[in-house]
Amino acid sequence: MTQSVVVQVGQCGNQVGCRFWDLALREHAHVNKKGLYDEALSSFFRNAVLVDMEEGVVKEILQGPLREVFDSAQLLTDVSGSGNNWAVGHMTYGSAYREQIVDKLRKAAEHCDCLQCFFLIHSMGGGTGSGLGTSVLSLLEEEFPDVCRIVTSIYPSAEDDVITSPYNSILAMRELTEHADCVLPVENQSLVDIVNKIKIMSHSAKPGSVIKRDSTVISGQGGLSGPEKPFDAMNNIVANLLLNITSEPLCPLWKYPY
Ligand SMILES: Nc1nc2c(ncn2[C@@H]2O[C@H](COP(=O)(O)OP(=O)(O)OP(=O)(O)O)[C@@H](O)[C@H]2O)c(=O)[nH]1
Ligand SMILES: [Mg+2]
Repeated sequence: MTQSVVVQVGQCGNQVGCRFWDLALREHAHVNKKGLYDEALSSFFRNAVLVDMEEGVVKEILQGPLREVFDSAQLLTDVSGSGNNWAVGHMTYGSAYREQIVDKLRKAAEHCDCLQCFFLIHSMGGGTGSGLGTSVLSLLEEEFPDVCRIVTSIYPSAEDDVITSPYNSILAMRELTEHADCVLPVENQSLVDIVNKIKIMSHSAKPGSVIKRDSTVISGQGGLSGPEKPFDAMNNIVANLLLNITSEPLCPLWKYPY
């Protein structure tokens, strides 16, 4: 009984997505004490489409502890990336991979008994995330007009090292306004600020300080992902946000199917 399909596009989309799956599995393991491969694992967890026009991040996922979570037929990669260029992601790769993307989305949808929503995760600053990500979004609208499209968009900070990120963001934003049902905008500088605040709180020995140093809010410790990588703490915040949205009691979408 699966209700949603997660679509991860670009480096950021895949890295955030993997933190989400890591946390979701840990949450699931907490409830599923017997550790059995149950229905929730086989349906919800194996239902993601991973797209990146570089190989690195997806390859790393396939070699890491999360490899079992993904169906290898649901991955799509190229080698050279979009060079931080919205137009390359949207126009060049968007048309070159159109059929393959539609095919993978359809297969993912076929696994669902009652498909209610797509969760797209992407960056607004990278060429693949902003360009191909929004191309996938318009494909979703074309192919599944009645299924809700919820997009988590990671916005660049003012100090972003991708020089074209403001342009990519503006171009992608127009697509979001036209094709998304709901956008959850997340700004990287805000994530940095939250992570720093939590670190200060967790290191202060003040009585009443409730955030533990290895809290899942910012830490992957004890999870499946191995040693922490640069964006992990920031991505954990976003993963928590997604986890809260997809948890059954909180999500009204679950209760009112189309
Ligand atoms: N929060 C967060 N931001 C990220 C992460 N990876 C990259 N970014 C941000 O995303 C933007 C760059 O986009 P990427 O996702 O790396 O690019 P891409 O979609 O792979 O596109 P190309 O590399 O151009 O093909 C910059 O604003 C980065 O700061 C991540 O794991 N987490
Ligand atoms: Mg990339």
